[in-house]
Amino acid sequence: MNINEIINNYYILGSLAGLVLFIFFIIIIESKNKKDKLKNDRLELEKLEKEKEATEQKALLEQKRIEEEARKARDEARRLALKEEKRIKGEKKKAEIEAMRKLELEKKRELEKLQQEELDIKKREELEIKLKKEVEKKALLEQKKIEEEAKRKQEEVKKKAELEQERIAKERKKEKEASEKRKQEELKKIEEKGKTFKEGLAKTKRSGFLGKLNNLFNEVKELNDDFLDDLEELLLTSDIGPKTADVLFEKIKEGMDKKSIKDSASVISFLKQETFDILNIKFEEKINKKPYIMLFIGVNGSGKTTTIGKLASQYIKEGKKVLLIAGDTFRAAAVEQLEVWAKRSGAGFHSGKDKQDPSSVIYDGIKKGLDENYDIIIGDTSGRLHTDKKLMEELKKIKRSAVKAHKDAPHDVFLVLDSTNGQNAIHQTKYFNEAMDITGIVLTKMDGTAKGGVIIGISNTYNIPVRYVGIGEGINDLKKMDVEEFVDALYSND
Ligand SMILES: Nc1nc2c(ncn2[C@@H]2O[C@H](COP(=O)(O)OP(=O)(O)OP(=O)(O)O)[C@@H](O)[C@H]2O)c(=O)[nH]1
Ligand SMILES: [Mg+2]
Repeated sequence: MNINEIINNYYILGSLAGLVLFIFFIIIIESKNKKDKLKNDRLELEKLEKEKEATEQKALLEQKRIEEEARKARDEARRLALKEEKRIKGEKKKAEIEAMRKLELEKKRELEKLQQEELDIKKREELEIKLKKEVEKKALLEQKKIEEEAKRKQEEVKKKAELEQERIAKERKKEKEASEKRKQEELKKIEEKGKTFKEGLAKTKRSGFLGKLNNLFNEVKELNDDFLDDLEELLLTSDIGPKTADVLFEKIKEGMDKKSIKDSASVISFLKQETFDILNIKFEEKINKKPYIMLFIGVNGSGKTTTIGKLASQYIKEGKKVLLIAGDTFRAAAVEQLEVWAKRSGAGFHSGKDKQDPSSVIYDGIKKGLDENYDIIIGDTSGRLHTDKKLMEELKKIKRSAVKAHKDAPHDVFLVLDSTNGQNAIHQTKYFNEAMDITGIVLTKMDGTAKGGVIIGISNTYNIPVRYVGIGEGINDLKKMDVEEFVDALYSND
């Protein structure tokens, strides 16, 4: 082994020894550190335990203090509560005392009030008794007065009633006498013998437009312009109405121009034919209806009731069962008049109460006619002015009632025209026809007038057939229109 190696070995050994020493040193240091740390930790622990002890001590003290304070607070609260209870008790007692006091006061007042009321009632009762006595006294006096007054009035009424009864008896007697007289007169008229068309038309022929025409022919020798002037004037002033007069005149003039009319005889025969054509209006005969219901209308006094009586008599003679309805409730005498005709002819009769609505009388009458199996029912109506709107409305109502009683009623509405009215009859036809749809005309009093020519004017203007002609007051003086016979009678020479 060389030195180097030995040195080297020493180095290595020295290094190793140094390392061991170093590690040993470090271990010693480390162990010392550990010991120190353990010591420190123990010290720290001890310190902490001391602190914990101190804190616990402190907490114990604090708790004790709090408990002490709580106890004190409880004591205080109890004391306060006792005090409050005492105060409330005191207040309650005070309130009770006050309430008692008030109650007593109230009772006292109530008592006083009751006493006062009792007093008032007593006073009132006394007053009432006093008043009652006074009223009774007054009532007694009043009753006495009333009794006296009643007695006086009773006597007065008795006296008045006696006078009234006397007056009524007198009036009744007078009325009965007048009624009897009227009936006798009516019967007298009825019983008169019937006339012929010729007799009935005598006046018209003599002094009516035909009479005037005959007079004209007596003067005129030939048919020239002078004749035409006279004829025109005659026709226009006659009762046939200007419209019809104009038509006839133009036709005669035309006939003269064409030479078909060349003398007075041909004028007459032309007029006769014209009259026939004008009057010959077709109509439906309804006599076979069962019952055959008719209404008669017209102005006052035109001859409705008389015509109904005459017609009833004719139908009864033919074996029909006829009922007359007194629809003229306006006048008692009108009902009476129809009754006379009914008795005379043997017809049934229906009338309503005085002033009863005519439409209800007509309704009841038709119902009676239906119930009792009449063949013919004839309704009379009050006379009315054709210009009176209210009365014309009443007619329409009558017609409506008739329809209600029987759906086909009236089968015929006859307008009764007084021929003595002349041209006014033409106006009447216009208005009555507008209101009631007239199915036929009855022209009365042809016997008493020269204005018979009016029949031509009416038929020509309204194309309504003239169904009957009245030529007198007697029961047989109603002629069923026979146009041929009528025209013959009108234009006959005798
Ligand atoms: N000369 C004549 N008189 C007649 C004719 N028809 C009716 N009279 C008379 O005319 C008058 C009136 O006849 P009414 O039958 O009462 O007439 P009316 O239409 O019923 O009359 P009111 O009920 O008052 O509207 C009576 O005196 C009838 O005798 C007639 O054809 N010739
Ligand atoms: Mg009458």
